[in-house]
Amino acid sequence: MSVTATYTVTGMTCQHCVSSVTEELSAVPGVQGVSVSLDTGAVTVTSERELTTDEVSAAVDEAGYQLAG
Ligand code: 9UX
Repeated sequence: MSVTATYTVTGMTCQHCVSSVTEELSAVPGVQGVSVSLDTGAVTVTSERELTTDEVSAAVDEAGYQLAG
């Protein structure tokens, strides 16, 4: 089973930002894939279990950005 969820991340302005967010989210246990749009801030995460908003938020914070909403 895999779960796909999309979030919005604010503050990313360059491709390095995208890499940082991708790396931090990829390190969350169970995450299988991360796709980030620099244009829209949309971040799609595929994982083998349902992630909590808190852990997604923590990973995004760790990268230096914020989850919108
Ligand atoms: Mo450079 Mo992207 O500071 O924040 S990594 S613009």
